[in-house]
Amino acid sequence: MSRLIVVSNRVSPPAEEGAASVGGLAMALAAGLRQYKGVWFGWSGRTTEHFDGALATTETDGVTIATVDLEEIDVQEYYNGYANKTLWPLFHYRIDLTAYDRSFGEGYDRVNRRFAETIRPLIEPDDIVWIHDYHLIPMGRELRRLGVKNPIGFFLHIPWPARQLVTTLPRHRQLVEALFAYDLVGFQTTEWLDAFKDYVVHEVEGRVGEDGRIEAFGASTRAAAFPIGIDAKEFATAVHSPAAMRMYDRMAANTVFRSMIVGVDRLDYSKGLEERLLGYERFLQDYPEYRREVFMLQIAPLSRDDVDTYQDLRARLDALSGRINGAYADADWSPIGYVNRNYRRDELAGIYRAARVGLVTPLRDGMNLVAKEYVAAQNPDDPGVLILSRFAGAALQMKDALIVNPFSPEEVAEALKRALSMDREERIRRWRALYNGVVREDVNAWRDSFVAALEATRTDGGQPVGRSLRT
Ligand code: ADQ
Repeated sequence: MSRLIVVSNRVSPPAEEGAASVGGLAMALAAGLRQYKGVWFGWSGRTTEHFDGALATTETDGVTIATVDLEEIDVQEYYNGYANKTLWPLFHYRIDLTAYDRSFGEGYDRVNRRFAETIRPLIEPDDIVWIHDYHLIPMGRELRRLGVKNPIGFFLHIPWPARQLVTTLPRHRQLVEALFAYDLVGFQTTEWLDAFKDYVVHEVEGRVGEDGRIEAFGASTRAAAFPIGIDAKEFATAVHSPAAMRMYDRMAANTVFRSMIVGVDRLDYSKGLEERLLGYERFLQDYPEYRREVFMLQIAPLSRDDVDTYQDLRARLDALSGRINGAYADADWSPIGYVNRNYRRDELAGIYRAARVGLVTPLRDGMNLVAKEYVAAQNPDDPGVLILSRFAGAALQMKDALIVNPFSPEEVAEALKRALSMDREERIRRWRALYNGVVREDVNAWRDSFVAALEATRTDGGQPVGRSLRT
């Protein structure tokens, strides 16, 4: 088996899993790499006065973790700039929040070049290279410039937006052309894959073959959907750990005779937190018989807090949760618990299990792992109900959830009412179907199918790549 070189903006060593790291990509890769020997490379999260490409390496569970420091200007232009002020909002359909600044693009290209130059000496002839997410789209092209002939794959963890949005990006053609340096490009769902193909066909007169091969810019690549999953078995086991059970008991004691509704999201505008709170407020208003019978716990750890938009969102959420509590709370009951801290994974498992409803309502999300974690943590004999936004990639797989439009407070309120009054038989039936899917399409299946498809490009016999989503 060839060695796998994984590259992502940040790395989260498996040993640290469950500690401070938050974010779907880190969770998925930490779980995915555990059984794979190889290298995981990315930014250390630290800055240095002058970039020198010095690698810090450690070894954990047979995985070499290699990190590099960046200059402050790199962090401002590449990470806070092009990645998080340009690509992230645009790819999540928030053109109103998207900043187009020439220096961001320059910083983005520079850091991608620096990453490629730093990792180049570690790449051996038999290795395969797997680059992750929107921070690093041009890195494959930079590696090719340095003479790397190995199979290189790219996986986009966030949505690929509609063509009309992509074309608002200055130099969008260069960005898309960079994807053609890869042997394989993976998307979370067929919806994002189709949007990418639509761009290639209608914007740059490319061609899409039946077998997943895509040609444009005088080059060709392969593209397919590889829906990411969680380590479902591990998560279901974590539920029985002492930390999970302690947390479950704490939650149960806090909600005696009440049903808990839980939301767990990085504090990000794509997650629909304001709309969710408004939906919950509408629920309290429209169904007064449920007041005092429910408690909503929204866990939202701070994320990208040095970007203004995130600080603004935080202030609005503080105000909104305060307003709802102010309007409806009683001496011995408050409708919302709103917390900004991180929890260990086993603690989260206990929290999910104690919740009668998992409320997952992003406005746009590549996949969404919280929906899958919530399902994995449920008690099979008395499971809770998942309410899921139709705009999460996960909605294409998790059809037995209550699917809602998160922009409609009425729809969210009605779904809450339906979930809270659903009989046990229906809860079990829905949960079983969801759980089977979460176990079948787990993180190992995701990693293995991507790596196999990438390996296959070495001797590309024109075989179709990727797995299609269960429909
Ligand atoms: P994210 O946008 O970070 O991921 P998501 O898939 O929901 O979104 O993953 C979040 C992860 O962080 C989950 O594993 C969750 O348990 C964890 N987490 C959240 N809050 C936490 C807290 N307070 N304490 C501890 N852990 C917490 C991006 C894309 C997604 C895609 C993933 C993976 O935006 O659409 O599903 O990558 O590809």
